[in-house]
Amino acid sequence: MHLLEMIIRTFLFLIGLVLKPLLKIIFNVIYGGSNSEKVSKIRQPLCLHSATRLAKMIRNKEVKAVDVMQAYIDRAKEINPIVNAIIAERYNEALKEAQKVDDILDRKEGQGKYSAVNAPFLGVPFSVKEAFGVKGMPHASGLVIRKNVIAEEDAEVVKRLKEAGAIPFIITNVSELCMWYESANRLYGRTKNAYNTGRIVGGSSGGEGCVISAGASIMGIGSDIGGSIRMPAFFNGIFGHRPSKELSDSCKTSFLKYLNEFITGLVPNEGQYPIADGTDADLLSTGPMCRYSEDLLPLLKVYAGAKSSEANLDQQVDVRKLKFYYMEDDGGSMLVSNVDQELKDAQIKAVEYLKNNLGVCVEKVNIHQLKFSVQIWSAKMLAGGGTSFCEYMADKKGKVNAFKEFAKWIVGQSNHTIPAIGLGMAENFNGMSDQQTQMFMQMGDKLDEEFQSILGNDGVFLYPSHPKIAPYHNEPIFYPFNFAYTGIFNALGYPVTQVPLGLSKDGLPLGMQVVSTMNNDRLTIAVACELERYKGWTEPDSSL
Ligand SMILES: *[C@@H]1O[C@H](CO)[C@@H](O)[C@H](O)[C@H]1NC(C)=O
Ligand SMILES: CC(=O)N[C@H]1CO[C@H](CO)[C@@H](O)[C@@H]1O
Repeated sequence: MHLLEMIIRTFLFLIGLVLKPLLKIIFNVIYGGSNSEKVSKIRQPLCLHSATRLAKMIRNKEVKAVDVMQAYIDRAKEINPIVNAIIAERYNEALKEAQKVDDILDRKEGQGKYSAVNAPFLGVPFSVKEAFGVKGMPHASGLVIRKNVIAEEDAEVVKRLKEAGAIPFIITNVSELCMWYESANRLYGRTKNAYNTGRIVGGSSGGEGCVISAGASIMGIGSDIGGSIRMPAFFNGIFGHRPSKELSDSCKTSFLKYLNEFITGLVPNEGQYPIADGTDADLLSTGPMCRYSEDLLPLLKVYAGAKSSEANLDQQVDVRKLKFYYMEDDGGSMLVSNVDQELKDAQIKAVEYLKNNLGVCVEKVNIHQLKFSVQIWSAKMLAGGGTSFCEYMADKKGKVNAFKEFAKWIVGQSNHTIPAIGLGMAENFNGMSDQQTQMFMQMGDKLDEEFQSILGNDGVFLYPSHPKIAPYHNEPIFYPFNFAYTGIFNALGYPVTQVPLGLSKDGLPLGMQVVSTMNNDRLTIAVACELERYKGWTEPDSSL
């Protein structure tokens, strides 16, 4: 260890010794105890089936699509005053569209016409993160100056899900411009965790995580550039999958600026705001969030469309034949919190389950570059231009002066959140020299090689989804780099599924990531399905 590193570590350790317990006390006073509540138990039986099962029941006319929609609307209305996750609804239109599905199925020409292949989600409601366009619905991405922006068309994945028969019914909250892991903004306020309203839902797809966990939506659309699907899926105890995203050459150590349309990926990103358009575009991927693991693969197939075959999504997976590896933490990054002991214990128990039930070997590995996850992610994210965050803050009409905005914020006169202002200010400093950027990019390439040699095309890697169980509101400001546990896999382009693992002793969700190499999405999903047999989503229940 370098002397400098040792000094910094000692310093941080001493600060941590004093500051951390103090912060814990302060946050507990503000957001803990009697100020927090839970949403009530789900009273609508239709809200307790998977999307796949609901679609089958609707197709077979065992239930009416309109009754399913009504159940979800009732539940959404019940929980939203407590969690503030839904920022717009289209209940009347959705009910009419559900009625149309029932009518078609009642008519002779509709009978036998629909199957799990041509309409896998016929009549099933879905929610969408506000960053995605849904025709006629708000599309502000939590930015005050975009408050009147209405989407003129559907984002590509919304289109695909509609073509699969599903019906959008609610739009959910995000962090300002989707660049923070707490979903709060000056336009729609703060979203609260259904398991404990003093806690965050994560971000940026935080509204999605919340409504799905609370039984107010069965499936949704998220996007993930540093963990925006997996962090909220983790904090809310549901499944979330970040699909494979092949890195272009320019994200592998050269610095070419290029256009978004040249970028490949299993699932298209088109139709979201903001859309990454520099090297950061390589890190962004769109994917499914859901409560039941059996919906992951059919959803991913719909989102990926014709590209499903590229990733062999139809190929059967025998989980007993996979190689399993795990790490309990990143090896001790100075910038990231230590992993909570309860999360480590949950991971070890899941490892034991896999060993005992599949008879597989689960080997502990030590991949030392993971310690530099923040730096590797940052190097890849910032290397290649594109629209700056301050330009996005001004809705691309000029540029926000983040320092001026900070001064306004201090006197309560800013339309921006402090994480967005902080990110805007940070953008003005060149955090890394070109040389350092190059060095961490190369380290990323090495990490990729190492993972490929360990995992090959038949291995999965188990890793914490986040170092901390759902923090209190505003607490993430003190831990800005904790997204590194998810972000590192964006920098590698790998597919990852966040898997819920029951609840902590305080009744908050536990979970972990299942990671594989490029286009092996089906492996991480197959392991997620296996782990659900051990522990999956657990209902929030205020009577406990
Ligand atoms: C914030 O937004 C509101 C509504 O768009 C606007 O009237 C107000 O002037 C803005 N405030 C600042 C400080 O920019
Ligand atoms: C707490 C809060 O600000 N809630 C808002 C969420 O968004 C809806 C729709 O814009 C508003 O009506 C709420 O006031």
